[in-house]
Amino acid sequence: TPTLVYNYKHVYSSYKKSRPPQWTWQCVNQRCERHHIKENLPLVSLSTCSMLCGSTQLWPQPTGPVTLGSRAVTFNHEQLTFESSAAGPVRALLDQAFSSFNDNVISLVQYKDYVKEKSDLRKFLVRVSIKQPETVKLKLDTDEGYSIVLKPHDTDIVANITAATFFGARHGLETLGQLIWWDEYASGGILKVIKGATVQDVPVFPYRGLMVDTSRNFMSVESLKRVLVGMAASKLNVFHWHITDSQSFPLVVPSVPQLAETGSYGPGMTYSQEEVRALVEFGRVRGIRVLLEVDTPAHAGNGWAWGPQEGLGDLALCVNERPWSLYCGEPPCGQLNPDNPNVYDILQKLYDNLLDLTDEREIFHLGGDEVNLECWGQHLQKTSTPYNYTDLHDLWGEFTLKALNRLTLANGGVKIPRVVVWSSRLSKRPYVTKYLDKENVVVQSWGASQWSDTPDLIADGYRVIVSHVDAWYLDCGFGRWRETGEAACDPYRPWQSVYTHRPWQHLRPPSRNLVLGGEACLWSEQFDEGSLDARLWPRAAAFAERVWADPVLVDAAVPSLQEDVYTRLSTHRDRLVSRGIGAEAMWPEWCTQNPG
Ligand code: CP6
Repeated sequence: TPTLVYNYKHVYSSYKKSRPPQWTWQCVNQRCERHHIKENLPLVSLSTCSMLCGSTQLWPQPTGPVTLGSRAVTFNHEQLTFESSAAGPVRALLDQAFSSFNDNVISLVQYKDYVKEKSDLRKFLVRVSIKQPETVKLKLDTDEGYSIVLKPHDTDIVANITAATFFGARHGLETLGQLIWWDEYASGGILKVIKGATVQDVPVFPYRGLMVDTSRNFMSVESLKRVLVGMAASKLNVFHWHITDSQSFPLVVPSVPQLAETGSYGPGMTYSQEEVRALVEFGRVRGIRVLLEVDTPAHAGNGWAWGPQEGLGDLALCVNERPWSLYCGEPPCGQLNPDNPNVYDILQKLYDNLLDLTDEREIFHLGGDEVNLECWGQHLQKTSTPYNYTDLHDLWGEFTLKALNRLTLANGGVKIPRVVVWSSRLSKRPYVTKYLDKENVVVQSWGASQWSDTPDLIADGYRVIVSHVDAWYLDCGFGRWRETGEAACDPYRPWQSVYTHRPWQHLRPPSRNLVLGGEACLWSEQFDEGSLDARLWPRAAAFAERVWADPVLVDAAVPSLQEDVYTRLSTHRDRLVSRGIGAEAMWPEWCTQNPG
């Protein structure tokens, strides 16, 4: 009998461990049938049966051809060996990717003494070759493709991963990890790997994002690391960190310490420079870049109210103004003062720090959503400045141009090639073409699909990132809470709605090429790290397959999902759980035990 739970740090589903087998599975017509062990059939675990019977358990689905053997070999993690001729900076990244691959394999292990068990192998060799070792930063045009050839060789298994870049190779390691599983029935438990496989894979979209808001409720760095772990497992590649908003400003900026001093929820509820840098590094080795968004000019209140005491005037207006519904989308209100030149100086210092923290110089998120012109209009009437705007959208456009200029100055005079702004009235006709340069500005379009501005933006030649509220907002959308202010999470989008949203399906190149990809968003008004994992997973993984592989849907009006989507996603959900993520269950365990 198995003794110890090896992977005890993962509390989730530990009840499953060290259970004596009661069921065995048999592959019949590409389907695993459950039988009681009293029927005296060979002991086959469900994991082994489903891996070797019919469809693959890969998530997201590869876009190129896949062939899989129908047999497995046993091994233990101490037999894993890594090899690569890559040297220099890419080698350091690769070594960390090997190490996290190794950790992921170990996280499958459930019994501590399993290594004493027999292995069919002498060695499990993972060999990686990277054609462009000079690529160590992820860009929109980075080749993330890879191929795997896994085959037996004497008493070894050799998995060859070939990729143009480190980022492709890392995805290859992720897929290879999905061809390995824990067989709880093999005499005390053992790892298995498929005996023979080939995979070719490349993502459909270059921008596969996930946004998390840490302003409405603070979340620990530890919990954000779990977000990156889940993203890496699902091949998502941009972590958009909506780090501040009008409720709180948790980011410590050394050149403007007042922001977090007056804006954070309290001591210990801040992100230090070291913590942010560590998280950026944690992402980099997982193929993920981090975008830090300090939302302005709206969604800025707490943290910006110290101007008058320090002789800098009002930096933010309408802070906590009531009734809030006149001056902002949700309380507390707050919007930067476009009239105060000190605002732009501070923005430049801030941008300088954000660029330095992430070393991300291709894409920058400027925020820019939900600007309230009532707030600015009332202020302008009170000041001595002549009120010379017939249309306050022009004031908003000029604010944006000034902010963009400060961003360029913070970047040493070099323009950031892709600056993302949230869609808003400024990104609608006629303002959009007046203020936003389509070569430079990318619009993150969040309007509900019915009234979305995405088609107009594409027609006008803008690049877009799709985040439609009715499908890819994983929190609570335009339902009861947004209309009445009540704390109700309504509506909730099930993973099926997330998965079947395919807004680009009628677009053809070249306009289709303007879609850089999509981003799932988690606003934090109604959750904190206690429910972060469950709110994100497995729905963010469903989104990940949409942007990686973009599988064709049978009928777009009433999409019916192939059965393999359920079983593959459920297997992936279990994978996330094994890595310490508290992902939600998709269905009763009975459905897993009785596939089909
Ligand atoms: N915060 C910020 C928000 C939202 C946006 N920006 C938001 C708006 C409507 C819904 C959900 C979230 N909470 N800064 C819009 C991009 Cl339904």
